Amino acid sequence: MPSALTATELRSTGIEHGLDSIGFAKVEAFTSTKNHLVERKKQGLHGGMQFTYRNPERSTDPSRTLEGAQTLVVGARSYWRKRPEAENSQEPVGRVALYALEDHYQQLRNGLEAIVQILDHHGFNSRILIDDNALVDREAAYRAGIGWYGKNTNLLLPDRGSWFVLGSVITNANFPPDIPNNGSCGTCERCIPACPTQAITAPGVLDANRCLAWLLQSEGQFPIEFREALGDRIYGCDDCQISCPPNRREERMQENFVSESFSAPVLIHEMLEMSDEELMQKYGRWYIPRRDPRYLRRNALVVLGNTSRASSRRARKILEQYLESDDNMIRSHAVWAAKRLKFEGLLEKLKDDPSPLVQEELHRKVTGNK
Ligand code: B12
Repeated sequence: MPSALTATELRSTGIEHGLDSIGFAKVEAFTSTKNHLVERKKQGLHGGMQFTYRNPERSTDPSRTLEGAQTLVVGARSYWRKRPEAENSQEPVGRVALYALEDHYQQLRNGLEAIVQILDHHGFNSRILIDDNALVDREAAYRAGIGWYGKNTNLLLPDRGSWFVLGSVITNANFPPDIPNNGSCGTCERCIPACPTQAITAPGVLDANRCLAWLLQSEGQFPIEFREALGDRIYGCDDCQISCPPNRREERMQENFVSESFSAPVLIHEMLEMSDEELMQKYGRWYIPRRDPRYLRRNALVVLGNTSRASSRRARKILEQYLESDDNMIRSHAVWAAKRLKFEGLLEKLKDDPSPLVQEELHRKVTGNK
């Protein structure tokens, strides 16, 4: 029979296995978060997102996930790394949010896995939940004393900030809960004007309909009013974290940490020249609506319009091909990009295009890029 298991033992195991912070929370309903989810859904602030919004009763009641569950052991793992310089500055490069440049979730999982093994060894049942629709991770972390909510809605670790991914082990073992951290942004509101689309509509409230990170992951047309604001972002957006002063500490701490597993820069021309198979092989780890590569193409066309040059023969050739696509959504975004890069001559052929989406783009006034 193994000796009695302590929280200290689990904590040091998690830290040894790459976690930066570990906390314990009681398994109980997250009532305030359920109300936030329901209320925001009612107001349409979820922008059609499913995830934890699909079933707020479930995502805020961890006891539904594991029979007899008593404790959430929550872990955080730092992911800030110095961004590598783009190798070929002649070509437009798509910006990927830091959390997606490496597989930090796997590293977080490894740390939580080590905790599960010990629990298992002591005869307890447990399950790992990371980015899972069954649990609101930030609230679990808040309750476990890992950190506090910022006005940009992110969870900040004391003295380190928000460049952390979060995950939990839910278990039927009983540990004393930690005390929630009472930190706050004070009077700082830098993230609010820093958001390129004003998606933070009130301190701690995000309107997903305006958040570029969500718009890149949603179906349908990329909203016209946010296309220029998308700039070079091809996956995720970090602006509300980049503008956040407490995050400077973590950046200083990790400054000399050279990552060896950063994914290669996303070259936009090359991306638009790939086959569906190549696209999914290279970017399939991202969240892509319906796992359909046409959304990667849609996003890349907007980024192309924002970042390529009117003098680029490669961009012109790419657009010639996309303007012949049999997909209305793709053709219409190619029209926008062609206008933005002042390739109006390419659009002549489309004047009788039967698609209302394409016609709308043809008649739209688009500001030229550069
Ligand atoms: C849906 C989702 C998104 C959506 C919506 C995000 C959102 N803010 O709701 C989109 C696609 C936009 C998104 C973007 C990002 N996400 Co996300 N996302 C999720 C997911 C799947 C669910 C989040 C959720 O349930 N939100 C519901 C609402 C109710 O929660 P909330 O916004 O945190 O609301 C709290 C605050 O409003 C607070 N509150 C209420 N009133 C007030 C008032 C004040 C003054 C304050 C300060 C707070 C406050 O209470 C609420 C909770 O009860 C989680 C994974 C998971 N399973 O939990 C990851 C998760 C939240 N995302 C994460 C990350 C890393 C990101 C990005 C940084 C990625 C990127 N670079 O593009 C951005 C950050 C954008 C942002 N500011 O949120 C991390 C967050 C880590 C952290 N340290 O906070 C998570 C936890 C994933 C993970 N496992 O690590 N995400």
